[in-house]
Amino acid sequence: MPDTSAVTASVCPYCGVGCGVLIETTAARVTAVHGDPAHPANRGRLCSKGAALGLTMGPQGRALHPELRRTRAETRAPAAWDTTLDWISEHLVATVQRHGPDAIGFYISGQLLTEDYYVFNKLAKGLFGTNNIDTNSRLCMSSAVTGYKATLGADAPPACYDDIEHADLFFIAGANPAYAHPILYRRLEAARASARKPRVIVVDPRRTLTAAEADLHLQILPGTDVALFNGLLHLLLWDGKLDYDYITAHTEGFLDLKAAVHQYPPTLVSQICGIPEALLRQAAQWFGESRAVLSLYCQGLNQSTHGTANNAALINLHLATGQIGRPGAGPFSLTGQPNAMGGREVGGMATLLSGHRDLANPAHRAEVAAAWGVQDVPAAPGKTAIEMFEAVRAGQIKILWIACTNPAQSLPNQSLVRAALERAELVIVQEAYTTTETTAYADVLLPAATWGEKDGTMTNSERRIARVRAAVPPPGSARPDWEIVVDVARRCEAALRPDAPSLFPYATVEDVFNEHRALTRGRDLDITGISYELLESGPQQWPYRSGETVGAARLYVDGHYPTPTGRAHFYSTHHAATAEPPDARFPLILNTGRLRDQWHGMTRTGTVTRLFNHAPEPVIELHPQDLQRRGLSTGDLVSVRSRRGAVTLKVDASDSVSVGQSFIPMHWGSQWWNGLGVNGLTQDAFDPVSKQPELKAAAINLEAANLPWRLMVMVDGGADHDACDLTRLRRYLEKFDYASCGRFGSTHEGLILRAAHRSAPSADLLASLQADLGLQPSAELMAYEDRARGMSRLLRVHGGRLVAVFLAGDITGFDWLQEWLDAGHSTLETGARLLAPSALPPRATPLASRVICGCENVTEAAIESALKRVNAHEPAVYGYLQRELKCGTGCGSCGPEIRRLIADRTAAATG
Ligand SMILES: Nc1nc2c(c(=O)[nH]1)N[C@H]1C(S)=C(S)[C@@H](COP(=O)(O)OP(=O)(O)OC[C@H]3O[C@@H](n4cnc5c(=O)[nH]c(N)nc54)[C@H](O)[C@@H]3O)O[C@H]1N2
Ligand SMILES: Nc1nc2c(c(=O)[nH]1)N[C@H]1C(S)=C(S)[C@@H](COP(=O)(O)OP(=O)(O)OC[C@H]3O[C@@H](n4cnc5c(=O)[nH]c(N)nc54)[C@H](O)[C@@H]3O)O[C@H]1N2
Ligand code: SF4
Ligand SMILES: [Mo]
Repeated sequence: MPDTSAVTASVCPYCGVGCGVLIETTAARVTAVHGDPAHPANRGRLCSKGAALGLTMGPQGRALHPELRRTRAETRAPAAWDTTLDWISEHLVATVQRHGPDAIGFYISGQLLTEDYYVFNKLAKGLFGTNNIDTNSRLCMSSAVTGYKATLGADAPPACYDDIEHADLFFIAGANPAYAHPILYRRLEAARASARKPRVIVVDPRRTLTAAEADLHLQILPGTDVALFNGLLHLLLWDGKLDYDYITAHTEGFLDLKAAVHQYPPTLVSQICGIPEALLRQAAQWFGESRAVLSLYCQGLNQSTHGTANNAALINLHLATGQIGRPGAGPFSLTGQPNAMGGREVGGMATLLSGHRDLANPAHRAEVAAAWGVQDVPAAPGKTAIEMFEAVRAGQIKILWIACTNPAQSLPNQSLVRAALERAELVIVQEAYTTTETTAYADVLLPAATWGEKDGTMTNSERRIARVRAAVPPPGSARPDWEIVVDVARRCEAALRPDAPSLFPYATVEDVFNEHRALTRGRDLDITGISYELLESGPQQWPYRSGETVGAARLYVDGHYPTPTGRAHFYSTHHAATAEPPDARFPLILNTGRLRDQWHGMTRTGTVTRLFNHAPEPVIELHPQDLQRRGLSTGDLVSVRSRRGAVTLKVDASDSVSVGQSFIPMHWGSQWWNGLGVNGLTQDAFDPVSKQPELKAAAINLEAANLPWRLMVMVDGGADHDACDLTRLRRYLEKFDYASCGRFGSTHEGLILRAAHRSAPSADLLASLQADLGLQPSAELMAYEDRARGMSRLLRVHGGRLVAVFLAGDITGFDWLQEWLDAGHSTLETGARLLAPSALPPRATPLASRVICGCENVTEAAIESALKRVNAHEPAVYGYLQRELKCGTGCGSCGPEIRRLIADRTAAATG
């Protein structure tokens, strides 16, 4: 047999760090994924998510063929590509002709490649003539865009990753890089371990792992960042720590700013932000005395009704202290999605145009129209994400084309989103997986190739463009996104501009890139010096003009800004309340965000069993006092309500949130949890400038959920991942008042369904679930029933192995079971324990314990017990744990948590 092994260099499809990966394949199958040692973003490292990429290439849940339903009365059925694309094109053309182009909306994604993004944008704005094209970046980076533009004059992060090695103060605001940008955080850890000993300040209402490790944690009240930043500026001004040379030479608007920050004396700021004045002064002192300050910030600033102000107020600090344009200094907005930057470059939003141009600027519109060879680009601004779904619900937008994003899970106020999806005349969903919340609403499903299967480019947080390469062919008849778009575009232009030359004359994805590149000439992001050929030598930063031999590592080095006056602009702004402050009816603030091992709606990470072990199910975190006040304990089910909806989930005591606040991870939607997911609660109020919604602060209340009847179902697939298909459990989610499903296992592949109900559900429902699990009466079935106590326990043994467990009614005392199954204990012993009237826990009970280190499968319990064996003062405790348990020796994502366990233990021992 010929050797068909190959190694393909590409980029991780998750966060904006943009790590390089090497994909190993044999016979067109991915066999392993490693970090690319040659890639400057990660130098060979990967985090827990990136390291598990190779495990996500299975067929489970993938969309393989186009599916179509012509009317809502039908169910979607497989159809040929030609039939499907003809049908879509006819509808698009007919709708444009009958109702005008604004009756169409595109909702796309920062996870598309730049080339995909470019053709979508040209299709909407160039061919159809509508600006109704917006993306999930509206939920993510749009306040960063408006913040940069309002101050620096262009949407460009001025710093780079190398600055981490030069900064002596890291000012991290509204970001949790230990979870959300792990490889960048590894680099920060290394910098802190160096002789330079840079300091770290973290601004976050939550004591995240990033905050816990900081030298100073400013645990401000949610939504008070502007007051904090103005207050810091006030102190710096007072203490004479501003750089007046810089201010005079390179900025404008300082007098207004001075007047504004004058109103933020420390006592007032400490009150607004809810932090001790001493900490505020400490932060100002460190900011003022540091040679190079690097700010790292993300959704805690962006996802706010004053996101633009949050961003701009932080940038003010850098401008006023001259902390920009030098090694180690700058306001560095971390991008969330892998190609958030590329989307901005091609102007793939309702308010932007190609090459960082503005839709509102007539000259910019004319330039783009000329380049595209169309009469004009429409002037009317398009609908931004929330507005677009409102317009769909109102019947103004009739066709909604969604690509590479899952709005029925990720947009706030899901009742609005779902009502819109139901109201739309035609919903087109271009997706790699069939298992998303949004595909349930699709009239047309277009199967897309995904990571590992497609070609193009992406740009990471430090403006670095990298090649994304296909290593394997897409499954079924799935196709790359840009090709799908171009195929529809050509069909539509045949009807709309029959005699004109095609606007989409591309033969390859490189042709698309080259056209995009031409549009950047002379712009701040000029990439005319970059080609696919050059990218063969490695990823490149922009700007990189033709004739240059290297891109720019940093921007604004000469203090010249891309504004009409060449000066940066101070954006004076004031503190304002969040859109929905807590009140007597909704007294708690709900904060939402990321977990370490999951990615958004979990379509991809949710296929990997080991990525569930760190956080197995959705919980709401509450301060222990708030639990106590309500008579609740960890593990209790609670019903959580906002003005928009309600969900039921478990509560978890956590001192990482303050009294009066709460936190639910953003990841679990209706595919994993009955109801509308966390975004059933969140609010769609948005920033007036950036239109980014306030996903981090909704008012809620909660009470114990009275659901005495309980169910726990486990399927153990042994080593066989494909035996663990979640679809058979998922359809039961909506049948119970509470239900969630997931995967478990570190040595085994397991599925789990947890449910609770107000009373015993119908026998038919349970019988059908049991049948799906193969739990019918047979020689393989073991059963214990206690009707009086409403208890039923069923076990199925197959080939000498326990393959399914069904426990219903009173199931208290079974916490040990999951780990027990995973550890592969003998069927006989497990059976005996499960079938005994009281659920006999094994003596050396492995108490249900989270896996902290996913690479080496080390639990919290194991680390705690090892810590008991060492002297708490031993300085090399981390090294001891690494030697003893191997934890923290793999990807390093667990490092911050291990250090926190050590610190907690030390505090307990000394305190
Ligand atoms: N593991 C993982 N990593 C990811 C992703 C993922 O899904 N999973 N997604 C990627 C994407 S798209 C993005 S956008 C990034 C997001 O990356 P981050 O923004 O770092 O992550 P979040 O957890 O959303 O929010 C960051 C922090 O903001 C805090 N916060 C809330 N309200 C406020 C406030 O009023 N002020 C301040 N200062 N802070 C506040 C929250 O408590 C939270 O700790 O992560 C990227 N990386
Ligand atoms: N409550 C709350 N909600 C939030 C946030 C929050 O912090 N709190 N954060 C917001 C932020 S910052 C973001 S970025 C959004 C993210 O929200 P979404 O964009 O909805 O998140 P994903 O689950 O990553 O959706 C991407 C989809 O694209 C599909 N896909 C993958 N590869 C391809 C491909 O190559 N082509 C196509 N066509 N499809 C593909 C995946 O299967 C997946 O369903 O969530 C937002 N929602
Ligand atoms: S930090 Fe992790 S998720 Fe982000 S790009 Fe690197 S490997 Fe991927
Ligand atoms: Mo994001």
